[in-house]
Amino acid sequence: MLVVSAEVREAIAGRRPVVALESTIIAHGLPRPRNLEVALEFEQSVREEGAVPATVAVVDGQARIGLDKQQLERIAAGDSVRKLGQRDLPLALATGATGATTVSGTAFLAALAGIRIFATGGLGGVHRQWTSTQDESADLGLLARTRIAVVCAGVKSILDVPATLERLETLGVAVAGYRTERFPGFYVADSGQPVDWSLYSPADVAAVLRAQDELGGPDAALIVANPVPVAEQLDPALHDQVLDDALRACDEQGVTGQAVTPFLLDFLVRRTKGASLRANLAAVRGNVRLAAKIAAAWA
Ligand code: PSU
Ligand code: MN
Repeated sequence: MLVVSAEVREAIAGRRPVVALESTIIAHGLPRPRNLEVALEFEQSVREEGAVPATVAVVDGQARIGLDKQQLERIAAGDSVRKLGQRDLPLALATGATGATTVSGTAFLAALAGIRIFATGGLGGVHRQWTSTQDESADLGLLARTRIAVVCAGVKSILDVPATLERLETLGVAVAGYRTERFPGFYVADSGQPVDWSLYSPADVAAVLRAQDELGGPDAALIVANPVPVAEQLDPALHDQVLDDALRACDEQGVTGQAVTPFLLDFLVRRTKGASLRANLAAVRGNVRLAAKIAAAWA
């Protein structure tokens, strides 16, 4: 049920650098047809840094680590592509479904294949209406049980960022800012929250991974929080204003469950006339490159 591409399998066996990439961002987080170009660009960036990209998805009931171009096109194209968290994987495999994996689905499969470094945009987290909806992304719980380094630009500002950081602490997931003492806010470089730890080079990050292994203990992730460059961030004032509208629209239209995150992301793209998309892409680009450098240091 788990198919690792030959290129990825050989790189893992040869202890060469490999970076897992998630696919929900492609299928449900970015507008078409831009999403396919971007997916290919991310893979290319990983290669330019000397690592092997391993995009993860489920195609016709097979969990795939490393997609060929045709498989990537299917994930980018289809309305019928499902969004798969870790809990959905057995259902998707058994029913022959095709779906994109979220952070939880990707981290689980990547770790199973022996990949230690994973790049994404923003993690899921605690939603702002948590007290009434109990909407907390399964990303958090899965990262508490999976030894993988996730390079991200923080969590999306559509979430309750302080509550998400509290949950990560409760769950025992390590969080470090990369060359920053502020927790990044995905579209913006600073979410307004501090981080307790900062790391300054790929070698620093690799040293933490080594310490995780040597020390043992629960199999929890390391979150490497890498801010979008300030020059490429979404204007914070525009961000705050549009976000309020997005949250209200979500509420009024009764959007719930898995649909919440894609709805809010799409609303922001339309309302900022693409500025949020540019910041989003800049953030992911930076994460992908950093993840490849960390994978090289780790290898
Ligand atoms: N980051 C993005 N775009 C996305 C996501 C993250 O820039 O679409 C996805 C990730 O796959 C993450 C998921 O795991 O949103 C969280 O969804 P939920 O809140 O339903 O768990
Ligand atoms: Mn949710």
